[in-house]
Amino acid sequence: MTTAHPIALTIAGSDCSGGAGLQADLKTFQSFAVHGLSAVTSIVAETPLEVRQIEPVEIPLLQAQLNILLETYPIGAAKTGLLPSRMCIIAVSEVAETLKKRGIPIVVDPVMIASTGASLIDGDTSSILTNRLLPLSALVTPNIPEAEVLLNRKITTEADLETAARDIAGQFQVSCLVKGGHLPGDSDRLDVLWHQGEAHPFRHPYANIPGGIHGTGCTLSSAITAGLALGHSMEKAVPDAIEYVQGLIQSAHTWKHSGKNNGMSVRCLGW
Ligand code: PXL
Repeated sequence: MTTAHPIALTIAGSDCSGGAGLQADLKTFQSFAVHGLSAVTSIVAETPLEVRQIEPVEIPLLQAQLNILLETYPIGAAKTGLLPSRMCIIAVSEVAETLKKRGIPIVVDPVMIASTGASLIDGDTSSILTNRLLPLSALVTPNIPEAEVLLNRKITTEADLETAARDIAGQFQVSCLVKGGHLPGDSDRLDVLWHQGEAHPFRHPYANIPGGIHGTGCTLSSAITAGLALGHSMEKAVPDAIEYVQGLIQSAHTWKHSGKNNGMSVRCLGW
């Protein structure tokens, strides 16, 4: 099969509320004019306010999705999102080995906690993520709580962001983008990319939205993946993706919930 259109694959969970997970990834691929493939790792019953149930997909079914996609499509880049169990990470790592051998870059968004604060993964998955999957990836995109788990130390200042990105990159032989959105204060925010031995800082305005906006992490990592599928360098794909997400934050919209969360409002990324 040949195609003029670049193709990107997301290996991620389904967010039935459409703001995060594979739904966010596919929407993002589409807006970069990249054809999106998805292998579903888990089904999450949630909204931006509440995670109600997480059901991992059976491993043979996950493998069947990945195998048929890898057999059929000339994938340009891939990303991982929610990988809810050790078995899931092992299955995805096997595929990541094949992708790496074919020279296809993988972006790992080390999803651990939903924007509600609810844990999305089994207790002991972070060690297998770091030992098996990270070394196979081209880029890892932790926020501060995730970077703290990866490094097993606290990140409290802007200066810590660069050393965290450098240390994660060195430890796992990947590029690393640490997202500084969780630092306290109401001034600008800093994200730091460590790529091929150099720090690339990206500053952007602080969006004062309590609890953040559901889906920004997924959207950022899929926008980077789309850029890589388009053949862009890491140094271009990352700032382009940050700018894209900043634009969606500016055009965010609000809904009021009914039912259990009656009257509570949720902010969602715009388009
Ligand atoms: O935003 C992290 C995330 C990733 N993937 C899925 C999710 C969430 C957050 O809720 O549901 C499927």
